[in-house]
Amino acid sequence: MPNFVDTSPPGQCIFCRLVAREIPAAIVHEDELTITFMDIGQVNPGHMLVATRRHAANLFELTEEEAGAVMRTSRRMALAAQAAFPSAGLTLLQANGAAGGQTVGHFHIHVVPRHEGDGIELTWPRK
Ligand code: D5M
Repeated sequence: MPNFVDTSPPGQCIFCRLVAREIPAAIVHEDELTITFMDIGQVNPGHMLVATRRHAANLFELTEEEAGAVMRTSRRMALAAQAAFPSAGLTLLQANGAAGGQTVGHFHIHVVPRHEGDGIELTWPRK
């Protein structure tokens, strides 16, 4: 994975366009501050992304309210994933900046169901 972050401006980035329904996505949850959809490159079945509705480039641009909301939604989505995709464990991941392994410059948390010996190497930046 190259060290590159898509820094398209608010409204034009992939996830803003997804929020606006300008591009298709498998959306599983929406509320006032967050949106959750299936990751296009699933590392395991049930791999979701919890993003802010508003364009915040990364963790540093979140409001306190958004920070609370994305973690609340991530917990709810983790519980839903455990029910829908029974797994031995679950990993949350969140990357900031190219050096941190971020590729889409619109805040999101990965929710990844995990299984013993699934062989997934969640190294960042991802290979
Ligand atoms: O993760 C960015 C993630 O965003 C990566 O796992 C692929 C995913 N992605 C990119 N485009 C889409 C669309 N259109 N739908 C769903 N998922 C998408 P990062 O942590 O920034 O590397």
